[in-house]
Amino acid sequence: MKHSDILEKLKNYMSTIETLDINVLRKLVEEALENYSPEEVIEKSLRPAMEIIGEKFKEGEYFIAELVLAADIFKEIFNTYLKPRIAERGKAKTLGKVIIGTIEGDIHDIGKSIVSVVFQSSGFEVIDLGVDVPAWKFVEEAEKRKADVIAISALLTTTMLNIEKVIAILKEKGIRDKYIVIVGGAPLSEEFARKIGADAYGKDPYDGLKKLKELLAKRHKQ
Ligand code: B12
Repeated sequence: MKHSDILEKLKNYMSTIETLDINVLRKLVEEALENYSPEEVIEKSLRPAMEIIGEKFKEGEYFIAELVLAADIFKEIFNTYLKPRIAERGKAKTLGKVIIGTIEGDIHDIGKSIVSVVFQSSGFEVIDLGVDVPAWKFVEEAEKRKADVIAISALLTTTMLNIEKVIAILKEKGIRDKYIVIVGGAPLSEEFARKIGADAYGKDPYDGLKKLKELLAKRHKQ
């Protein structure tokens, strides 16, 4: 099998929840990791598989039960095979402190948790507030923990609008410039981030990391 075929095979296997056998999936993940980094396995196989599952849900082929099952399987694979590999690269130095969470009304936690692990392994101290986090909580925790960055995730077109509340509270308190606000999640875009006054949008954790490092470097120069 050509190396790249395994990523395609893994994506197709993961996205057909009704016939999925976890032991077969584990073998495919192990095989993929022989040739690809955990980041590639996530971005080129598992995340696209979740998108296909989401489409099947939208079309009425899958129900909430399948989404829950897919999320559980994703988390199991991430925690067993991918998280340890990403985390072991963790550096001792701290580039800054990040407060992260999924915005209020939204309980999607997989993307946010991957961002947490990637940021941590890249030298940031990360405080994960979990899911369904009220806007005021992001601000309160950032102040209390003396954070540098507020990172917010949203997966729903309805809940992404709540992100703006965090920025409004920061402005109201006169502390907007104390923090770099970075946002991400499937329905968001560069344009949306700009419109609500966030500092950056990350299409995935690595894009987010790159932008965060650039913004922090700019700050340190000032
Ligand atoms: C699994 C899933 C669920 C699970 C979540 C379980 C869990 N523990 O997380 C459950 C079953 C709970 C669920 C519930 C619902 N869901 Co849902 N769900 C999904 C699904 C299939 C996958 C999401 C996922 O985990 N993806 C994999 C991860 C790795 O990708 P990701 O989250 O996008 O994150 C990546 C990037 O976006 C980025 N990123 C994410 N956050 C951040 C933050 C920062 C700072 C940065 C830099 C980057 C970043 O990095 C990540 C890694 O690359 C999506 C489909 C999709 N296209 O995403 C639908 C989807 C998001 N859900 C949807 C819907 C409608 C719902 C429900 C409303 C269904 C219902 N009728 O009840 C509820 C809402 C519950 C709520 N209040 O939150 C819709 C949203 C439609 C919309 N336009 O708003 C989608 C798109 C499905 C669809 N096509 O219809 N869901």
